[in-house]
Amino acid sequence: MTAIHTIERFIFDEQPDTAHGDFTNLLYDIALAAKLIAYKTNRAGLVDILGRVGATNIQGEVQQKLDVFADEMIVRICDHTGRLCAMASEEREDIIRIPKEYKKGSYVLVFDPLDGSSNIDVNVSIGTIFGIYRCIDWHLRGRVEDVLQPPRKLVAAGYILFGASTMMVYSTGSGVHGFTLDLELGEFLLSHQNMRLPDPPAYYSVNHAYFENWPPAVQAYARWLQGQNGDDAPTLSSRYIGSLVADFHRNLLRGGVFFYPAEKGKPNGKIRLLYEAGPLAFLIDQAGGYASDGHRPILDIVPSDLHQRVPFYIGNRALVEKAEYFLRQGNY
Ligand code: AHM
Ligand code: MG
Repeated sequence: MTAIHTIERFIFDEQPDTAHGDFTNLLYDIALAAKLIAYKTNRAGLVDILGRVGATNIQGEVQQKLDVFADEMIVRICDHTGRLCAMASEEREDIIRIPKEYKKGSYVLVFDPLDGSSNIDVNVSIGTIFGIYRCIDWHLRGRVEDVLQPPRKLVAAGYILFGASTMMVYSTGSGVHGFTLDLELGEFLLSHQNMRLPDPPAYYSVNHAYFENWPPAVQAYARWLQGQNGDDAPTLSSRYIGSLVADFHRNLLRGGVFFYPAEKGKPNGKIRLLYEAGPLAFLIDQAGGYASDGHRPILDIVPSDLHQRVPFYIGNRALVEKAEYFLRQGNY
């Protein structure tokens, strides 16, 4: 019989003997936020019946947008625990400081509270992405410098996928592990231990509607992925949901490449370095894959701005390195 591990037990067992527990507890806090967001997103289809987002409900309260709800939930769970010195969210312009009345800790949490939230209206999977850094100077209250660290400095990263079931997938630098939420128990149970990217890969994922806006090198790469350009092309099928966590999760399980390149009018693509590309780059590295901006590892890019975007290629190493090859050839 297989052993049953709750996420709490698993995180605790992974913790080194010397740990103080702050980091472990921070991961528990994120798992708690995940359950609350899952509860709320599962009821999203009921908003038409129970009251529209933005409208006033029968108690006279204004219904919140789900991405705002998710953002507030994470902040409210994490700001007073003494584990963080700062946070940064895709939803907020500035860093989130830990209020003076609370103890501060030595970690920094960056997150995209609900990515792909436009998909909620059409009942398509969405996700939360997070990364954890150490504060540069833990004597000080969090500063922007503590947040603007390259993804290689992450000590943990993960995502929560709100799909047919809710899953939390994370890594603390020793493999990628996935947990599925048992709704009746209210517990995340270990379902995918030590996830590795399969080879050969199965899929490539990109929004083909932008083909005409891509540089010729990216167009050539897309044709190569389709088997039209060169005799070393892989045999891939195409899948694109337009919800990054869902696209990433599928490719992690089946193998493949996701890319959101630079294009006319969007010189850095769309994906944000701090909240999306960085944490996923950390995970793919732990799963045996690679993430690049087309020229260099995402893990090595030092963010200069909280909301910086970056061209993004992520998945099986050989597929991502081929994108770098095409971009080099095309001088992009
Ligand atoms: P968001 O952060 O505003 O939700 O946008 C990010 C989403 C990703 O989930 C997805 O990969 C991408 O936008 C899809 O963009 P497009 O519709 O241009 O293909
Ligand atoms: Mg996003």
